[in-house]
Amino acid sequence: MPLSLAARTRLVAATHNPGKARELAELLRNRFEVVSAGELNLPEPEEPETTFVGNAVMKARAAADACGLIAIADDSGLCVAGLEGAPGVHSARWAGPQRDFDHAMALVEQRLEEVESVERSAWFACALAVAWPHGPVVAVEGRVDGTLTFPPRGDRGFGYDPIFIPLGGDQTFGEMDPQAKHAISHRARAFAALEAALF
Ligand code: ITT
Repeated sequence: MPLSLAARTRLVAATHNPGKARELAELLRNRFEVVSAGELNLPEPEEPETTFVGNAVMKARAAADACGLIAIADDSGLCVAGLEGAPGVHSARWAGPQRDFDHAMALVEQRLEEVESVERSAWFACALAVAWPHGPVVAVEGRVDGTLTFPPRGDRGFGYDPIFIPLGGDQTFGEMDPQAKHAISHRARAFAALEAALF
């Protein structure tokens, strides 16, 4: 039987990142009953894999098996062309364990200057995985391409949003209305792939 997810199923959103949890809840809203990993006091797992899909699968698997609910996990990051795809899967802790994204964004600019790159292309990548407790797992990916701008602009969104302008736009993700980000973001594109696969 093909895998599918019935409406109103109770899901755990396997993330400890409040910005991501908010966006996932907005994408899942009205369709499922969502509880967060934090509300269930689930431990924050290690992310040892070298790919977004590998880490998303691992996080969804860990949460589903721990709490017995179907779990959805997101592994995502900013990939900078002039830095050979860094920070990539290491985006959350790239600038240090304290997750200071003002510092992380300044470090991206500094590293580009150090390698004397005039290249400002970048993309956000997102892998979403849905895992059934002790059962199968489905994973999909989405991506949005854009250009980096410095200094950072806007206080909406989270993480690296204030330095990223999606292709064809003139506002950063940090300046855009959340609904406008959801129309084109890496997370929304991964979610559309998930809808096609499961819903
Ligand atoms: P969980 O593993 O608990 O979900 P995390 O923050 O550790 O939280 P990741 O390892 O997937 O998650 O790191 C993703 C990082 O990439 C995140 O902390 C942001 O800095 C960045 N990122 C991902 N999506 C983003 C977005 O839409 N806007 C801005 N930054 C984003």
